[in-house]
Amino acid sequence: MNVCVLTLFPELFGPFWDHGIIRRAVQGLKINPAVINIRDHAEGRHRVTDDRPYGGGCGMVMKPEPLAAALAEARKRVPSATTLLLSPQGKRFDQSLAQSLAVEEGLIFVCGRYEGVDERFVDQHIDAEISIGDFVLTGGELGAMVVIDAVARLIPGVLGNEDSAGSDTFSDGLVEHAHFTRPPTFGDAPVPGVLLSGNHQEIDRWRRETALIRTVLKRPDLLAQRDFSPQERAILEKWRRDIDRLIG
Ligand code: 9D3
Repeated sequence: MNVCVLTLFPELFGPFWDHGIIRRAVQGLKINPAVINIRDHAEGRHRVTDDRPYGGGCGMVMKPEPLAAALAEARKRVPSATTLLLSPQGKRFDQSLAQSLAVEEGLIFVCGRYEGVDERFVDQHIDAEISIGDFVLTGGELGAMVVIDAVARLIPGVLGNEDSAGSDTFSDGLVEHAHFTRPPTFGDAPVPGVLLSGNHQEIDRWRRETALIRTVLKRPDLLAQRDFSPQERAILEKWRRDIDRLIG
């Protein structure tokens, strides 16, 4: 996948491409990265990329011409790329949006700074606006990295284990079961005995049950719109009986 980032802070992306699974994806030619400095496409001796808002008010607005010129440069590499703007007004990013972006041939990420981007650039050039959550950042760069990271690991061949992306938290609507490794006792806490039993059917049952109960406790919001399988229903009904017995 061709991934191109338009930013006023291109240096932020150096370490991002250079570590872990993202680096492996780049080295394995699954991701072809590019970063374009918007300032390189600004005119004049001072290469100004922002200006005061029409109508007054505080803060600055990103000028449309440098953005359009930087985008034209990006489109030379990948004419078919989908162009995304990271912005607080965008659609909330989630795993299903990551999955739909993972099948694209190319993605161009426009990172805003200051108060925002001239609306005419957005109207004329942006296919979709994405927010990574309801909190205030200082710019779109961290948002772009979050989206690229989530999308990269869904590209076939990027994760070693082909089905590890599919068995993720959220892709089946539950949080994961707990994980344990050596030592067998840490402080006064032992590893659950079933995991040492070697009985893989029992281990599987335990993991499915604890994933469901952990979701009830940690992320009940994930269960609000979920259709429970007969097995999940049985697990929850057993817990309800146990609780009913406890409270008498
Ligand atoms: C203080 C300025 N805000 C007025 C209420 C508007 C504002 C403009 C620009 C707030 C944040 C930003 C910069 N943020 C992003 O570019 C951004 C972002 C975010 O702030 N939250 C969640 N996702 C994203 S993606 C890009």
